[in-house]
Amino acid sequence: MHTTRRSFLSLLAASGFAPPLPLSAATGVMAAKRDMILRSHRPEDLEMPMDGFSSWLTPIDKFFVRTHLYVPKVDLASWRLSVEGEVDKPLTLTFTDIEKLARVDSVAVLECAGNGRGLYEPPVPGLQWEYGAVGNARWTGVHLAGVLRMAGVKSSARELIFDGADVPMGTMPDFQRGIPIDRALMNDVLLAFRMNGEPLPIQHGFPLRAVVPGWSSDSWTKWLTRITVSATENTNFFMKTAYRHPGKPVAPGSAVDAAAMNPVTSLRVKSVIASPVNGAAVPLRPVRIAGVAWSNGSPVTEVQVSTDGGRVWHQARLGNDQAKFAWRVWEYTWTPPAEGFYSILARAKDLSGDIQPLVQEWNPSGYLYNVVHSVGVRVGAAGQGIPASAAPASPDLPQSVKSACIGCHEIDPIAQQRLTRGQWDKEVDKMTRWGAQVKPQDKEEIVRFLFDHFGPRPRR
Ligand SMILES: Nc1nc2c(c(=O)[nH]1)N[C@H]1C(S)=C(S)[C@@H](COP(=O)(O)O)O[C@H]1N2
Ligand SMILES: [Mo]
Repeated sequence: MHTTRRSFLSLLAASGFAPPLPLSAATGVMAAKRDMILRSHRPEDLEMPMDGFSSWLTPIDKFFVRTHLYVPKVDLASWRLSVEGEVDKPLTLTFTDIEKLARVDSVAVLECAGNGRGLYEPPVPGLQWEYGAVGNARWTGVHLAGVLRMAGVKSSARELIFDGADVPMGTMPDFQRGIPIDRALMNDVLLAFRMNGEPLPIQHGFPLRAVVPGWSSDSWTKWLTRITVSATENTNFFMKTAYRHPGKPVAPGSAVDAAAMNPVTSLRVKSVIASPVNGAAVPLRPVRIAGVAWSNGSPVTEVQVSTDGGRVWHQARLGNDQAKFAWRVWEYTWTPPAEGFYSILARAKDLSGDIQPLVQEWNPSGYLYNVVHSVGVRVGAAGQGIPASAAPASPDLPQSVKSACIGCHEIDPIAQQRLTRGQWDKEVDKMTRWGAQVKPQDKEEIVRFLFDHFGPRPRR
């Protein structure tokens, strides 16, 4: 949704220290979150902690949150979903209209394309997600294809663009994502209004979101208000520039022209070890190694575990809970032969024969990371885990950085970056295009400060 400068300013004024929304059914419920890894205060970006990988369904209080813009306030009474563009009969549906349609349930993995971005070397700009920008939930809603049939899709239709009620900050482009019409008409694509049996919480898109199983979650538009069927490809920033992958190996650190890249669509086969956690100390007795594995709808057929750095691989037992687009839990019981330090690895394979790589091909935005997960554990005397390194001190911000950056977000999304001078220069230019107040005479100081404090350094 677009906004005027004035409504943007009132939105900014309303953000930050605004009182919580009333918890009524008409405006949705803000879900409580527990023990999340904070990637950004405002807009809110929360990563699921590793223990979220120990259950089949991800509880809502552990489910990750990704918001490019601020969360919009939606009132069900005035909320409408419009379906327009290349259709015979444009529709304007109320929430009650949607609730009357036949309901479907689907357990599916929601994974951010940038999950694992923080693990790429050399580092790339963006939220530095590690493992937990993913979750597995039960989505309840209606078939998108059914709604499209009511509107009557014309033969000229090529793509469908989802738009949500969230509004851009400054001159930032609106968050709009498109999917090909053929994908939109498939039976698994839903418009969902419930998550794990609860009304969809505000953070996850109240009252309605797109569910595109097997595809990365940038297409799972939240706070959906408009579906535009289009005869041409959408060329906005989030389609033309963001969410693109070279689709072929490129040298780490290279610049790749967005036009030469392909849109990110399908997820990749992946498994994550939930326990033991990296750095754990465990006694010398059988150890339960457990986690989850998923792919893009091609069933996970195998998870293998190695406890000797990848020399010998053992079959893990797969759990019985299954659904085409869900993740599968797995476990393997390991009897350590002696005290010492061990690297445990897990790798998944799907029915198409796809298997996780040991070394990831690099891409400029850090998408679709699926390297074999490894954790180091110390077996023997308790209390001898691997010490965590200290967090870097947060520096005092010069006025130029405060006034350029700290209007729309806090320092946290900046402080997690590890960028070269050239990368910082480009980020500052992008943010300036998006409305950050950078005085020309201050740019040099801002870039130098960002590079000095948040330049390339080893990952913690
Ligand atoms: N309207 C809207 N929908 C959106 C986004 C957004 O910023 N605005 N972010 C997308 C991205 S990139 C992700 S990873 C998922 C995150 O969904 P979640 O917050 O429910 O976990 O929502 C997607 N849908
Ligand atoms: Mo995302």
